[in-house]
Amino acid sequence: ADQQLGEGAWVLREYASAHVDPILEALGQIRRHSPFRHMITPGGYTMSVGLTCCGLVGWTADRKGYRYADIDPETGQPWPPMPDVFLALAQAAARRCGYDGFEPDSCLINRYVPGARLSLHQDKDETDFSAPIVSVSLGMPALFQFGGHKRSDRPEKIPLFHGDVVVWGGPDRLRYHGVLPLKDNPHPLLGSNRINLTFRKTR
Ligand code: MD3
Ligand code: FE
Repeated sequence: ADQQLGEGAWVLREYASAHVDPILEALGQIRRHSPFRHMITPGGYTMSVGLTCCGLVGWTADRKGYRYADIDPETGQPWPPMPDVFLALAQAAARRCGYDGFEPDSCLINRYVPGARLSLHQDKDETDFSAPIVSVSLGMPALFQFGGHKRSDRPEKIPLFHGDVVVWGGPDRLRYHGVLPLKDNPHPLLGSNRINLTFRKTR
C-alpha cells in the first residue's frame, strides 16, 4: 500500500520490483561508461557514497562547489543517456502521485556499502523546484531521514527496502533528508550494496 509521508511525498512499496532485472542490466552499461566515484565536497570531505549519473546532465561536486554539468569530469565525455526503463518507471511513479508530465533530465545513482551515509541536506542545485524528485531503492535496506524545512527539525526515520520508490514534490520538495550509516545486511541480488536512483528535472 502507498504510504503518505507528507502533503506531497509518498513511498510506493516495491513499485520497482518487477523492473529490477532490466534496471540492473542498464546500470551495468552506465557504470562501464561512467564509473562510480567518490566526490570531494567543497569542504574537502570525500563522500562515503559512490556516485555516477545518466541523462543530459549529471551532478558533480569538487572544491569549487556543487553543480549539474553536461560532461562527466572523470571521463571528459557526456554522461550516458537515460535508459528507457529508467524514464518510464520514474514517469509512472510520478504520475501515480499526481505529478503528470514529469520530464527528468538527470538521474543520480548513489552506491552505498556498509558504513556509507548521506548527512542531512536539501536538494537545491536544480533550477525548477516545481518538479518532483523520484527515488528508487535497490539492494540492502536503509534508514532514510525525512526532516523538515530547517536543518534543526528532528527527522523521522523511514526504512527503505529493495524495490521501494519514493516521490517527493510540492511542499515536501525542499525538506532536509539523509541516509543513516548503512548496516551490513547482504542482499541476495546485490550483496553488501545499496543502490539509489534519483530522477530530477534540473532545468
Ligand atoms: C526528500 N539520496 O541523492 S533518496 C540524494 O537514498 C539523496 O541515496 C538519498 O538524498 C539516497 O540527494 C535519498 C530520497 C530523496 C531524494 C530527494 C529528496 C528524498 C528527498 C528531495 C526532497 C525531499
Ligand atoms: Fe538528496
